[in-house]
Amino acid sequence: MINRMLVFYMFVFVLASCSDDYKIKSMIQMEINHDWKFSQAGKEVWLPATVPGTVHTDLLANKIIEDPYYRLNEKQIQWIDKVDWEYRTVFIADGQVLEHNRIELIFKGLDTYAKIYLNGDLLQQTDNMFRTWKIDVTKKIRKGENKLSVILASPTQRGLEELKAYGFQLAADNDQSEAGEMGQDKVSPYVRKAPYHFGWDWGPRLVTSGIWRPVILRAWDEACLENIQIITDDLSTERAGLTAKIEIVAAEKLEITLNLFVDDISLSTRNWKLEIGNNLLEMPLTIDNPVLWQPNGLGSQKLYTIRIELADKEQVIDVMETKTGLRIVKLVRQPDPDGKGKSFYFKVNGNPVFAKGANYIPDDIFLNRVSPEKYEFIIKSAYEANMNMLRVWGGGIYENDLFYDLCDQYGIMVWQDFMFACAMYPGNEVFLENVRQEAIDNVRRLRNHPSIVLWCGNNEIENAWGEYEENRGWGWKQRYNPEQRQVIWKAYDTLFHHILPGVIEQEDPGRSYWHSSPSAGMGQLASYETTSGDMHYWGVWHGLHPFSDFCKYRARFMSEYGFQSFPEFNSVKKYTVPEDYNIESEVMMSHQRSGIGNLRIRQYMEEDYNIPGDFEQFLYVGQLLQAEAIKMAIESHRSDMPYCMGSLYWQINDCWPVASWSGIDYYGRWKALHYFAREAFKPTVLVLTESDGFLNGYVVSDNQPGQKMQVLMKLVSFTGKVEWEAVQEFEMTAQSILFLNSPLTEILGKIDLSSVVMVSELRQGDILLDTDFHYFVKPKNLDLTNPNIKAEIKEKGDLIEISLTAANLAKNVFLYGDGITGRFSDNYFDILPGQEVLVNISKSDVQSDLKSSLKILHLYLTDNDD
Ligand code: BMA
Repeated sequence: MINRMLVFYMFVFVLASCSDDYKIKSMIQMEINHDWKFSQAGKEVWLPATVPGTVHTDLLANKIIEDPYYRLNEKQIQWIDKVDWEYRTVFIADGQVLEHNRIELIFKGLDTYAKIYLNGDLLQQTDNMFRTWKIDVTKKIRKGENKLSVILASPTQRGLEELKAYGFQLAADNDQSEAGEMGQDKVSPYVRKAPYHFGWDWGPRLVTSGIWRPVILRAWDEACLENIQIITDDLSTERAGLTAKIEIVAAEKLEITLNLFVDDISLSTRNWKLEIGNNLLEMPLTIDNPVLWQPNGLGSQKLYTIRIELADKEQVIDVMETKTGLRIVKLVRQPDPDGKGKSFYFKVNGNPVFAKGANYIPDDIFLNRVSPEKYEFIIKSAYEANMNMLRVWGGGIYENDLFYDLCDQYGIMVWQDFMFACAMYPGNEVFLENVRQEAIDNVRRLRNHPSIVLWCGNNEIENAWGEYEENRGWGWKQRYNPEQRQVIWKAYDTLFHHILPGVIEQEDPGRSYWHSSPSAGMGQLASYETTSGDMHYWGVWHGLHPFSDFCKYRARFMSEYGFQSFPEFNSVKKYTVPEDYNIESEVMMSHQRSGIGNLRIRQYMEEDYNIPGDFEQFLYVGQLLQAEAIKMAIESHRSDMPYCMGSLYWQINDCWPVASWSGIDYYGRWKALHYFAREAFKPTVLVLTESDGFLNGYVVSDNQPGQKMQVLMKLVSFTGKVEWEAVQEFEMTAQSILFLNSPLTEILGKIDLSSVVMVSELRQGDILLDTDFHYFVKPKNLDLTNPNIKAEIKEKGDLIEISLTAANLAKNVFLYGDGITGRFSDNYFDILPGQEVLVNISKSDVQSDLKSSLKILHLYLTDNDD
């Protein structure tokens, strides 16, 4: 978010255009992204390379390897991470660069073990993908051509050396060492590199190397702006009291003036005397009548641009800009009045906010392929599905600035894990210091983003180890002797209870730190029964609990739960050939990394659906299964408000084409789940559930209580006959209220439950807020008849509109077809007999004649061929 380059060039341009012979001796920043070449180390076969990038994508671009995501190609390319690679370029440093007093090379991200050489001299060795490396090259740079070379050592070989030096294997169950041809040697815990690169239960094993973030040449003279931190001291709608903490590096003692602008208006000017080295200066500032930043659905996302100009006696010598939003966020953990538990919720600008969203993983194995468009697509998809929070999960990366910029802009709060997941980590000093620097780099880079609401130490490690209860955990403790156990726990304790919270206290004291997700609190393991902290509920799926248990297990904040599905057939076709069209085929199994995945999908599908023999239909029904399960969970969490204050399912996206828990597949196709989540996360929803022979109706709202509501309920037969209807009127006295609790028999009498649906409409005055379809039997027991769907296609401006009608109830209508690149405004929906459903799609998203290419699948067809 801190953007110097653009501003700086604009500034130079403005001054330069004032007077042609005005000599500007100010900072230069340029990205070294041209003419890179790469070769396997020692082979001297130099091919064009892309920086930022990775070895794998460069090999692919040069046609040395085939698409790693296609069929079984992943297996053929495991050699790449076993060898060293070299990247080279030559850049020109002209007189303008060289006349500066201080010249630096800044590497924003090196994956992972790099040796950096400039003109043959070793500048730096690196060992952490997540850190930024700034190197003073003032004395090494030459006029004219400069040879820059980066040698990237094999991360797996270096990992093996680290493992050997450490003396024993640390637990890392998701590391697919065997797929990586490394037997039982799991090196990921020893290497500060994105854990998911070593394989996960939704990801391939592709251990990358590369210069994955930009390389910058920076030249300056007396002083330069290093960082701006904006701290909110007090905030109301009348006034925002802020402090700008400004870090300046000075090469000499210097008198300076700092000018601070908010949205281009100069708000403050101060003079200072800088000392040589790092200087930390503070400037208070006030914004009158500020517009507060609010999460999606609760207000606007106003961002203020704060610009600092640093001037010496004669001229401005550096400019830095950052954007921030004004809000106060607190993680509230207050004991319940009955003393039985503690709340866990985010209070934003004084209002408790129910967090609605999902977990986010990196959007590709090859991070350079996550384009700005892809970032925008995924964050916008979260926004469109009425989400207000994403959890950046600890097995991936600290995301690019753009990710957080978009979250700021769309009102998506970010639960930010540090990058530690499902493994134990070393505790030697070098490792710990490396992590401390990594945390400092990333916290400094990200702390002005209003979207970030929490720093979290790690994913699932506290529970996996289970220090506080001998019989808990994933069996890891039992793998070690008492001394090793002590060493491992000490490392954990130092890292997550001291180093990381220490960095937060020092660098970002306004934000809360939560040591591990899930946790019931310091010293207490989370379980499905705990009444404090956050919960990962995997009873459904891993534990084979029935879907209805989503309503049984209550959490204060549900930060993970999920259910798998396959991508739709059009997506599967992209990475398979017809002989693979079977979920047990070698290729499909290779794109299913959960050992129990296929089994679980079948087990649960058998309970609720007739299992289709046809491959394409199986994929479709699998998506319905997932969507219904997660919808049930979301609804149950939301109606349990305010006891429960968050529902983040596992997971919004994929990093390659695979069977997974995602709601959006790798190619950007929304699965049935994402459409269902959009409904379940609406600001105000109707929820109908059954328990012990009772029909319960809830209305849940993100808005403050007080509104008058009306619910119209109709029991409709699958042929369209209204069997029963009733109206309920009530006031929202709380954000979740139970408006109906009636014995089923009272409503249904002797009606055949397999051929009716309860259609309920929630209205506030004339506004229809939500419609809910409640069925009384499992989908496999529904007495569906052929709905005889009719589709009429019309062009309407830039859109194509499809009008759909059905003679009998149509369940889970799925529109698809060849040549459709975008998505329909709705999908996987039900149509009541006699009802007209209008769906549209943008013309630019259809590369075929929709009249002939449109296909319609619905549940009745999965059981019948007519
Ligand atoms: C959660 C995550 C991931 C994993 C998922 C599905 O616990 O934290 O580690 O991919 O479960 O098993």
